[in-house]
Amino acid sequence: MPITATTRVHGSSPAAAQLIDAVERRTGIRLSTSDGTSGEIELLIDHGSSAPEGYTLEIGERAIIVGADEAGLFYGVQTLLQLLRQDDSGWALLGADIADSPRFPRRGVMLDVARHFFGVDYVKKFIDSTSSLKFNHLHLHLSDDQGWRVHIDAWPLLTERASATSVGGDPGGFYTKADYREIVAYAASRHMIVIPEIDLPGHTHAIGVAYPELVEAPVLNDNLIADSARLGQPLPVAGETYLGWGVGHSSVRIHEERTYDFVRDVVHELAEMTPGAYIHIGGDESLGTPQADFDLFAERATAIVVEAGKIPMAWHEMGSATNIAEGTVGQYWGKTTPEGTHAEEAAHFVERGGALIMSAADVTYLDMKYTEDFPLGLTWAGIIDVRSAYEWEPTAVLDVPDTAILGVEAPLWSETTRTLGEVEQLVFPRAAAQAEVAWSPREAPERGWESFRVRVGALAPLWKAEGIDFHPADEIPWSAR
Ligand code: TNX
Repeated sequence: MPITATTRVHGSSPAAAQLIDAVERRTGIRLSTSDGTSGEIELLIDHGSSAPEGYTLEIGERAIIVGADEAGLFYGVQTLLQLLRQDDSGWALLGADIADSPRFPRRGVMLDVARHFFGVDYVKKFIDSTSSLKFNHLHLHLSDDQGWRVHIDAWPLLTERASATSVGGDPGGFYTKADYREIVAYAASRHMIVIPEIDLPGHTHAIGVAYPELVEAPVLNDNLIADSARLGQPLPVAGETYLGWGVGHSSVRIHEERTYDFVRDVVHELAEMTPGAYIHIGGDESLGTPQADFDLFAERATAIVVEAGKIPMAWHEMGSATNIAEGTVGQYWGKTTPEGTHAEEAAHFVERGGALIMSAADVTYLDMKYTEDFPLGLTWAGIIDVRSAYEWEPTAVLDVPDTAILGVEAPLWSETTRTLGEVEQLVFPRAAAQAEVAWSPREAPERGWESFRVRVGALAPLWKAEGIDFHPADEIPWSAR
């Protein structure tokens, strides 16, 4: 079906305006809206016509998208935009007859704004690019050893004293409450729910820069010492800004009541400005915290989230705590072949009536290098080319019922990424692989590498039009137009 300046869009949903803007960015053609009863492109909502977030899309002489809800319509628009092509006779939509809805309700991406800070405009662009792949949750890693990135009224020194820098001494920053609300609202307009994370009880060196009484002295481990020497990075010093990226050296004071006043204030202030159901309280790599203390903290901190009316989320290590709050959702970041106690810890969330998000590090981690010589990224979880990112099955990693797996999240840790363009090179195209793992049924005929690589290659012109700095991995046959 040809797309020309006379093509009209009919439908009053916000998705109609988003479609018109996106077509203009891609083609330079500004479609008009139809004020009559129909248009060449028709956008409708018919509640219950598909599963939640689902849609149908027919492209013949006209294009008709029927969403089961606003999100479904938005996703139908994203698929339509993927079917836009230019040839010698101009712009056209490929023919289609699609009935589509997601396999998993949770399709997430994470952005680490603590190791390097990314301002509101960059986060919005990240939301644009990832929501176009039908991701519906944005997990913001808002605090770590290197910085605290969101203002908390009750503890103002966090952002006053512990937000100015990033890894390597790069500039830092933080979100005011108005900034944070702006991100949440923008994400909602793209059908993404924000999950704020405050990482506790480890990854808390920055808290000690602002409030020394809340944290223990750094506990150095052998890996940290060796890695810091190899990378020429400084070791953490109590009360001073930390500029390296070593992990496992910090802990809040588990046996001080003040610590729980702090956690309660932070969780309540976050809950108050977060419409989404979840608050993530971290829990990873608390290597310097004695196990019994860690478990006690996990139990108390998850209870505080429940008390604030939210569902706790935590990295899988917190599953070591016998009485972690019921219903806590664990985020598994072990490998696709679990090591050590990771699988057991993850399974405990399910025993406590919770569920799991799969972020298996050797396939979903967007901060791993594509190839040994890729200039950005780390290698500890493996070298992850696009095919490896694509070929895994989220229900096959752990010994829990399939129904306990809510979905997938792909994290981008930002130790090595200083700009949004660098983030995008690591995220695209591998986020598209996780998007498909999370969305498409495993038995779908097109759900295989040979099909995926061609379909993802066809997105190059769209990503270029959107200004996404994707990595042109040579496994993919990229289309010119
Ligand atoms: C492990 S994954 C971490 C992060 C690092 C990341 C780098 C996880 C829960 N913790 O602190 O940034 O590796 O890949």
